[in-house]
Amino acid sequence: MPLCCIRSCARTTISLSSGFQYTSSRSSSAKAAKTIFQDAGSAEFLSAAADASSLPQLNWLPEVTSPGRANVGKSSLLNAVLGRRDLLFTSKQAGRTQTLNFFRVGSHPGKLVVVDSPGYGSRGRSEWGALFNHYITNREQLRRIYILFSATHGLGATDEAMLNELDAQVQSSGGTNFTLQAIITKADLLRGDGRQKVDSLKKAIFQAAPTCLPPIITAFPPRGTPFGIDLVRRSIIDSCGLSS
Ligand SMILES: Nc1nc2c(ncn2[C@@H]2O[C@H](COP(=O)(O)OP(=O)(O)OP(=O)(O)O)[C@@H](O)[C@H]2O)c(=O)[nH]1
Ligand SMILES: [Mg+2]
Repeated sequence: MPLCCIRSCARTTISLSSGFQYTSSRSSSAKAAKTIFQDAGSAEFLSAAADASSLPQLNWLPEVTSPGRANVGKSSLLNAVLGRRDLLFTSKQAGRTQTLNFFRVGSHPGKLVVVDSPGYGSRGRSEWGALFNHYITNREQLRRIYILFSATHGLGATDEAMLNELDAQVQSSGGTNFTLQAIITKADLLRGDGRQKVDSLKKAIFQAAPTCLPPIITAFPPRGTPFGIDLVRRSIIDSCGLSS
């Protein structure tokens, strides 16, 4: 599906042909995001953890992570955030990512860390749950969990269980440990009833997790223009307290 981009002098409006649109502005978080993410070449893989004992200590840089069902587009999203095509491995086949993988943003010592994770659900890695639970419960530098859902699917039982659990954790800490935000992926695959599908998905997310911040709609087609990347970057910057 073709993507188009309409430019004006102070703002850039990006649209998907299904009608979804956002405007990139010059807010302080937009400026900070531009500065922090501009040097894509400095992003670096730091470490992978297959179990709790191998979780790295990384100078207390703020972290964000992006769980979701297998194949929802977690690694593609983080490649787009980092401005890299293939720093993270992606695959058409579900179950590609097998460990928690830590990537530094910005040259050493870095500004923040993004953490890719294995997929959950029937096509994911079954034993990853214990590691992920340990990680989110004990990781003091974890600032936000971006939970991913595909625009073309509704919420499954595992998605709802995950949202309920994360919501309970945010509620019990009052959001002082981490906050929760949804990202809707693969919006380029939506057809005529796309808006309706996204509206019901947003409603279902809110019902399962009232503390979840409003979903960001994204599309990172393998050979197309990314959509939503500025909003995701700005949100990361805000969640990590890096807006200038
Ligand atoms: N059309 C389209 N395809 C996408 C999008 N995001 C990811 N994909 C494709 O979806 C497939 C899975 O993407 P990954 O990023 O590997 O997904 P993942 O969630 O990391 O998968 P696992 O690590 O296996 O759990 C790949 O073929 C990607 O090219 C998107 O926004 N639009
Ligand atoms: Mg992956």
